[in-house]
Parts: sequence; structure tokens; C-alpha cells
Amino acid sequence: MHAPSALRAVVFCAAALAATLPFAAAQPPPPPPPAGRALFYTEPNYRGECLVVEAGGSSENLEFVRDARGRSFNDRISSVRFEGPVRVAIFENSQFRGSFTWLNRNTPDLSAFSLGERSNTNWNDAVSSVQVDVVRGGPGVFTAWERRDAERAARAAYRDILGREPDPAGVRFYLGRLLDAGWSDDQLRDALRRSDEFKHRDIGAILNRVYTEELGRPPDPGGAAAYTKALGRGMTEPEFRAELHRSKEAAEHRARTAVTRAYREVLRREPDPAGLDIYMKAMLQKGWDDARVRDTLRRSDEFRALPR
Ligand SMILES: [Ca+2]
Repeated sequence: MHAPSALRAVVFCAAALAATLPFAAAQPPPPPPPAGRALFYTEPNYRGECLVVEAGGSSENLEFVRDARGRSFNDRISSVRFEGPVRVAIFENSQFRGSFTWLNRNTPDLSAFSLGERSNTNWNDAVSSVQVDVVRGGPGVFTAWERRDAERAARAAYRDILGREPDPAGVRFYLGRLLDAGWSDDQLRDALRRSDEFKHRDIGAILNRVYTEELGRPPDPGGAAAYTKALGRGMTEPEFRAELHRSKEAAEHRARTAVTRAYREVLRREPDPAGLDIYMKAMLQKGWDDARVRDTLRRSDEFRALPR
């Protein structure tokens, strides 16, 4: 039995156990044996019909993958067994769309995993497409978390990726993924980047907020276009902020803001252009900090002449 070429990575358990598929002499030699595979079963505890997906393989629509009796595997998977260093991503819809979750080890009953953050349904009989990844560094992909560390990781990931503190439902959901599915910190962050909230961020508002805070001005058309694209591709707000923060313009904005504040506090006036220029240069080129600017202003004749 030959699998169609688009589904080469997908074979049924029975076929996997059979002798190697015959190859005609003219064909290139078969690829080296894969690093591992995942076995998807239609019943809990690795029973029922079984579908094998080799490491590095995927199936984008289980509707078209049939068991030995000709029934589709779509929305029928109930347990998943691992062989070798692989991890599995399961998706609610075909084409790797809809809710998704990582599985890092044998999963005897998918009904233990809720489908989404605010969903009452679970993953049993819901899987429509799958990916099986090779895991570098061998087995041990399941991360065993201390509860407190997991909570800390979830909060940090929320702040870094979504730019906010997590809500109770979000903490509960992702804490479950870390503790029960053994997600790594990277997998958690990847999942947050794939979340609806992240995908539907108000990119215009992020642009305006970060430009104003880092550069003290609205975005120019060129910068807006470039960063709209980068944010659309998954750049987080903190990553964007860090990038602007490193720019020469941001350093100048910080120095101008610091000198202006020092003038207002010490001399009770706005800086004149010459003074602003001198102290900005001192900060940018000689590494002066705010305190040194203030001290120097306090030693000026102008400060001594101020009424007490
Ligand atoms: Ca489905």
C-alpha cells in the first residue's frame, strides 16, 4: 500500500509494522529513518484505530486521512502516544488553524485538556490537523515545573508578550498547560503569540504609545510602515520598545528630557538653546547623568542669584 505523496509522513499502524515499502531501482534511496513518531488513537488509553505520523511530518486535514475501515480520523482522536524525541501540536481546525496546544509526552486521554482559555469543551474528538516536531537534545521535552515557578513564568510571559498582567482565567489555563502538558517557557510564549488577543492587538495604538514614550513624537510614515509590518509578523511591544530605545534619537530624547527637567527644577525656567545643547552633549558624549547636570546648574551664578 502506497500512501499518497502529500501524506508520506502519515501511515497507519498496520502499514508501519509491515515490511519496508518497495522502492523501484530508479528512485532515490529512502530517507534515513526518522527520529521518532507520534501515534494518534481514536479511543483513550491508546486503543481503537491508530494513525502514525513520523517526526517532521504533519497532516493538514484529518478529514482526508482514513482508517483501515475507510472512516476519517477527523474529530476522533482521543489519545496520543510518543515514540522517540518528538513533540506534537494538535489543532482544532484543518490547515493548522483554530485553537492549538502542544503535547510533550504520552497523553492517554485528551479530555483532560480544555480546548481554550474560556471554553467548556475539551480536546477529545476535536483534533483536525497535527504536526509532529523533532525535539533537539533528545527526550526530556516535558518540563517539570514547580507550581510557583510556573506561575511566575506565566505572569512574565503575559507581560512580555501581551503587555499586561494576566487575568485569573488566563493564569489558570496556561498554568494547566505548564504543569499538565509540561510546556517549556518557549512553548508558553509561542502559544501567547498565537492567541487571538495577540493577533488582534491594536497596532496603531502600540505605535503611537511607544513612539511618544521613547521618542517624544508621533511615528513618521516610514517608521510606521516598517513597524506595522514587524508587529504584524509577531514582534512584541517590549521588543519594539527595546529597538526604539537603542536608537540615537531615543538617546537624544532622553537627554533633552533630563536637561529640561533639571533646568525647571534648579533654575525654574526652560533651558535656553545654548544651555540645552551643552548639557545634552555632556550627557550623550561624556556620559554625564541627571545628578551631575543638576549639580553643575546649582554651582552657576544664575542659581546663586535666585531669590531663596
Ligand atoms: Ca475539529
